[in-house]
Amino acid sequence: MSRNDEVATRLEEFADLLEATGVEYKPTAYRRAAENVRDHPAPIEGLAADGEDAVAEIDRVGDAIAAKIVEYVETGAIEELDELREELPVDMAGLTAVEGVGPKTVGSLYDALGISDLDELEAAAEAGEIQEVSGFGAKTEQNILDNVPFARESRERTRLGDARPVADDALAYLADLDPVESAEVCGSIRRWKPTIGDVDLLVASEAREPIVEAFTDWEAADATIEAGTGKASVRADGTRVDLRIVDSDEFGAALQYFTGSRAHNVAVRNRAIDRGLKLNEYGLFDVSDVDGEGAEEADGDAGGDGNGAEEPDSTRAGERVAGESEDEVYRALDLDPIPPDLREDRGEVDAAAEGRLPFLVEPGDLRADLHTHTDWSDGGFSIAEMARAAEERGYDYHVVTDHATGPGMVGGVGLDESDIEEQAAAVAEAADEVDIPILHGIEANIDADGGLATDDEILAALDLVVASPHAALGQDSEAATERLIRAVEHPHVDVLGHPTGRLINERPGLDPDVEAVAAAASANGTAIEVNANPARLDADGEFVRAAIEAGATIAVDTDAHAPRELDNARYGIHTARRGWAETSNVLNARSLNGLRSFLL
Ligand code: DGT
Ligand code: CA
Ligand code: CA
Ligand code: ZN
Repeated sequence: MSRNDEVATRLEEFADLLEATGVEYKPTAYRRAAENVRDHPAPIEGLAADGEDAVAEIDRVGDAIAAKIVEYVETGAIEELDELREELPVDMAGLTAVEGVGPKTVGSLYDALGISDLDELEAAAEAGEIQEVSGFGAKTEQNILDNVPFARESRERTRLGDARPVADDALAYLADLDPVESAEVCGSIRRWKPTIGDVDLLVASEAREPIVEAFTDWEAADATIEAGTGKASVRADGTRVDLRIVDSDEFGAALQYFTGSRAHNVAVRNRAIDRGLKLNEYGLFDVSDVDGEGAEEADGDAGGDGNGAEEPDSTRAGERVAGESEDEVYRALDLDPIPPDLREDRGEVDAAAEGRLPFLVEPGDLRADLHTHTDWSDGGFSIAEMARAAEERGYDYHVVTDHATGPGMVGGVGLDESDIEEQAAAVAEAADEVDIPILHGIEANIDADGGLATDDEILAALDLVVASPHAALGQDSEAATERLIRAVEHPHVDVLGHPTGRLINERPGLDPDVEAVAAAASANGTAIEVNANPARLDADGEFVRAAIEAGATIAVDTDAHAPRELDNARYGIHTARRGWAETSNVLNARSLNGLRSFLL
């Protein structure tokens, strides 16, 4: 975590505590300041060293907040914040993880019932105590009961978008150490799962101890969880990071083993057993000449407690057949090397055996982003600034899709019909300032029943229409399915944006019948978006797979509200890969002409 992040997090905590104690306006000021501190290009500790005035130069940071920032950088604490923490000793992050519970609710429930964490919240709701508190009712109480389990899980797993940068930093740091011969991320991070339990890293080196030492000394490591001879674990940015160190000739086998998933490993290991071989974290071994080896199948109980996935034999007995590289391990089992994104035991082993693994889409394949925002709605940058950022990323064209008005658009954020007409002229003007074509699109809102709030004539005049759900996300599965099918059937809708509206670790979103929606999308020539915002990753891998099997097209979009958010595309690409998406399945991997013919 950079110091800017750290300071921003403190300011946000300050805001939550102020809000919980009933203070008005100030919380908003602290949150705005936090956002700008986080985004500020210069390190905050440098500014703080120059004094309060330098800090107050940051947009939205006033004198009072600047003084607190300097206090924090100098002393490591903010006295007023510590007082607030004492006044309200609650697990704010845990409690506000429950949908519908904000800092104010936390404050009220602490005052009335002394609730300070999730367990106490759940117990009070179960006992019917919450509905007795003034301002609360039976419905709120039920809502809390329904949402506690999701909140609890969300506290245990980290979003890929938060963990991946930690893994990248750790990897760069380790790869740079002298005795390190190879280094890789493994585990769920390497498979690009939307959420991860912990970060796993693997290093090949003869020198175990110096590497463990360097790892626990890594500047981002906030605490050491364990430090052994061949492995160590630290906590960085709230996430556990596991490191294992192996010999070079075992690196490939270890990488394969620790990348998982467990279910994939069981399938691969059984294939080894069928060939009289033994696969474990040390290598692939021929055990035909070893007594009592090779007979036992690993059973399929790969989920659950993990017992079924234990090694039948985790020794180096037998003659080594492969182990130095991962590809070599797969090839020795007559398999094409399987990309990590596919390793979930969903048919990838058979596909690799039969030479029909997909030609997965790659980050470099994207030629545009089809879903982006500007300061015409809730984005922070002009049309030209966003288009220039797209151009800088090597894209061939750019599509602006600001929000239209409609349900879910609060505070006048969305564009009405006349705004859209006005924006068309502004898009044409901005196109003169950049060297790539800019298309004028819109992100329309899908009503609860699947209709669009924006006029047909207006939609018809636009280059591209993304339609997404933003409200009524708690409806039942049947209603959600009908809603999304009606939306993809709309003659002017080109892309179904973030189809479920989920926010990872925040709200589950819609739960439609994905096969039915995919079939309708395919039949109507509407693309299904993989929204690459790491809070969304929506559609997810399973939805993508259903879409592709139904013959539908995929769009990988960042939904960027700022230039740097265009860099989230990699999360979307890997989510699409988890759904077996090939380059040819992806709409914005096509040229502008290719896109235009899809839009006809
Ligand atoms: P996570 O961290 O919960 O998001 O998921 P993973 O897949 O990263 O799981 P993790 O960190 O527990 O272990 C990393 C990989 O190591 C896992 O995908 C497969 C492998 N692995 C770990 N422990 C075992 C085990 O007891 N048996 C087998 N077969 N594989 C294991
Ligand atoms: Ca892991
Ligand atoms: Ca782990
Ligand atoms: Zn949206």
